Amino acid sequence: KGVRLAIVGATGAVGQEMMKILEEREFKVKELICLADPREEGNKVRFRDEDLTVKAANAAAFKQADIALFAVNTDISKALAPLARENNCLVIDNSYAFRLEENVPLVVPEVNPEDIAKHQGIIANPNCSTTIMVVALNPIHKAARLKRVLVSTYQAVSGAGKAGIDELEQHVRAYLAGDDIVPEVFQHPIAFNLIPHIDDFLSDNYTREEMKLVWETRKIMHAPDLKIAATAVRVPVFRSHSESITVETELPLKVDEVKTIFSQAPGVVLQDQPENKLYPMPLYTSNKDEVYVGRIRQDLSLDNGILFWVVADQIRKGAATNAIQIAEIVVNDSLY
Ligand code: 2RA
Repeated sequence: KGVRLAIVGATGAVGQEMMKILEEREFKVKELICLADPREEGNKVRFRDEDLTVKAANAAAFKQADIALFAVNTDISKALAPLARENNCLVIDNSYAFRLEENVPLVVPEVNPEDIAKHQGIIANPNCSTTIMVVALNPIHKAARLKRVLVSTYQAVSGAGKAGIDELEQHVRAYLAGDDIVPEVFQHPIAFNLIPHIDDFLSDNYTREEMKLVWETRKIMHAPDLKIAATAVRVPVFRSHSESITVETELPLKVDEVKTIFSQAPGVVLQDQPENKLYPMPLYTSNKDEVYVGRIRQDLSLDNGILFWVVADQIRKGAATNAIQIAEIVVNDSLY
């Protein structure tokens, strides 16, 4: 009993986290097929107290799998996902490659699980900062209909994978030792710095990371006219992304009503007791699957405006856990 599950990118930060979460959630895996770049063929990865050998991702490997979780960059997904689909292997892809395609559902299980059944062989996992934001936006939208969203993100270096995590540590050590800092993963030194530049700049001086928050949120929430503007910033934090969000709603909401909404919302943990210095912080939300919300206030600059602060683990809910939650629905509803 169980599925033959492939992980493409099994040796990367998200791929490794996927294996850990599959074990934690006791996902019914009949066989785990660990795929990676051919250069990594033969390497070992650990799963359920067993050493598995990494294989090259190719047609033969996909023929052996029912579902493939892709945790690789957009170019590799573009090249390999169609190959998997041709070999009757359902793809759940964490990259940007197919997210905005018409026939590809873009899914956050707490928000639009019903879209999963519409898949035609590929299901896309949203960008981490989008997933974190929509888990918090959706219950507010249902209660008072969102008119406008402003978001500033404070994104951990783990968004750039293991290389990003290593670079933060290297830069901090170099800074403290008074050595030169030569950035490779990030555009500038990340130690004790903030870099308002994630992914490429587009024509209107927004970055692709900022526009993903706009495009993907509209698709997931089926709200094509929702007004959204974003600023995405890389910060010297290892794991969780934080987001400062301001919403304008059609209907008025009091702070207490918003607290009640969040306390009852799927996938959300309310942490909002400023008097006790209780609010979400990345140091404490890492290695968890929930989206933490606090600092809820009336927007003093707007009628019907609410501000709040959101923090969640970028590697888990932002990527690995969300993909596995989608896989759980696919298996439970026999959608593969
Ligand atoms: C980042 N959201 O944080 C992007 C990709 N994970 O770098």
